This record gives sequence, C-alpha cells and structure tokens, in this order.
Amino acid sequence: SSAKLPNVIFVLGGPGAGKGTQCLKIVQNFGYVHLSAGDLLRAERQRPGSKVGEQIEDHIRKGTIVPVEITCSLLENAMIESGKETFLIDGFPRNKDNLDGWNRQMGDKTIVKGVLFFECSEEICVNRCLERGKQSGRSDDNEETLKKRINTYNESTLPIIQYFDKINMVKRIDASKSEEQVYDEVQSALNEIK
Ligand code: UP5
Ligand code: MG
Repeated sequence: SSAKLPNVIFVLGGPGAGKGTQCLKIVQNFGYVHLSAGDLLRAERQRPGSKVGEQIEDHIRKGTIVPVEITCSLLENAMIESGKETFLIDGFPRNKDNLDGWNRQMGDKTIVKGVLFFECSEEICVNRCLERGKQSGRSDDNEETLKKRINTYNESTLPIIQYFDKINMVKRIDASKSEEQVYDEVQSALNEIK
C-alpha cells in the first residue's frame, strides 16, 4: 500500500538561501537522508566516464537547469543506494520539466509530504553566494552566473513553489535570519509535516 512508499520533502529557495546548511542540521536531529540535486550533479560531472559531465557543467556555469532525466535518475539511484525511506530533496524540482519528469518517474514510487520554502531577498542570496565563492571553488559562485541563477529561479522555480502553495503543501521559512533562528522555524515546520 502507499503507506509503505518512501516519503519525500522538497527543499526549495533561491541560490544561497541556506537550503544545504539547514538540511545538514535537520539530518542531525531528524531521520531524513539529505539529497542535494546540485551536489549529485556536481559529483556526476566529476565522475570519470560520465557521458553527461560536460552537459552538466555547461548548465551549471550558465545557471540553467539540467534536463530532468539526468537529475531524476541521480536522485532515484541515491534513494535506492541509501536503503532509507525518508528524504529531503534539496534544490529540486526547479521548473515544470523537473516536476513533470519527477511525476512520471517517481510519482508512483514515492509520497511527497511537503515543501520547505526558504524565503530570502535577492540581495542576501547573492551576498551569501559571493562570500562563499571566495572559498567554494564552485564555477557558479560569481557575479555573472549569479545573475543568471537568480533569473532562472524567478522565472522557473518560483512558479513551481506557487503551484505547491496553491495545494497547501508549502511551509514558508524566513531564511534571512541567523542559522539558529532559521532552524527554529524549520523544526516547527517539520513537526507540522510529519
Ligand atoms: N549561510 C547559510 N545560511 C545562512 C544564514 N542563515 N545566515 C548567514 N549565512 C548563511 O548557504 C549558502 C552560503 O550562505 C554558505 O556560505 C552558508 O554558510 C551561508 P547554502 O546552505 O549552501 O545555501 P543553498 O541554498 O544550498 O545554496 P546553493 O548555492 O547550493 O543553491 P542553489 O540552489 O543555487 O545551488 P544548487 O547546488 O542547488 O544548484 C546549482 C546548479 O545546479 C543550478 O544553478 C543548476 O544549474 C543545477 N541544478 C539543476 O540543473 N537541477 C537541479 O535539480 C539542481 C541543480
Ligand atoms: Mg545547496
């Protein structure tokens, strides 16, 4: 029955809003497995013999969105390999192609319990990424790519969050506060989703 299917929470919000940071805190206290779509794509890009490595890097550097077949398969493989049943899927689905592809490939295999939405001003998002960019070595933490990432987020990802909001699946979190304050809100939101 559907009660035995793996449970998923999508974690969305702008570039640098703090999705990854908060997911790491959640993992320490709740039984979720954290799967960052961006981290999985970056790992696949590095993997010797990958047939899609260049395609992935091209999208990451342009701030555009990788075709869903690639991302969704990386997510599904990681879910299977974990052997676990509750997942935080961080940074996905980012557009309609992602959402439709997820529903096709995973709709019958998982239950989406809710969406954590990390709300943050553009200015804070950009500043956090540029600050991180001094150390991160990420090919997309520069001013030029950040403009494109923000643009992609506004045009493609916000409508997905609005779609989930209309069906009452979104928990909004003020991501502009300190890490600890944000985490307080995260805990309340997760307790409501369970
Ligand atoms: N920081 C965090 N919280 C803070 C707080 N409360 N106060 C002050 N500072 C805070 O945090 C970013 C930085 O801010 C860190 O230095 C942190 O210490 C600090 P982080 O937790 O890393 O934020 P996060 O939201 O995870 O930012 P990230 O850059 O990872 O978000 P993106 O959504 O832009 O990046 P992602 O890795 O998901 O995707 C990258 C690219 O991959 C995309 O642009 C796209 O090209 C591609 N992609 C796809 O194509 N499809 C996908 O499904 C996913 C990605
Ligand atoms: Mg991240």
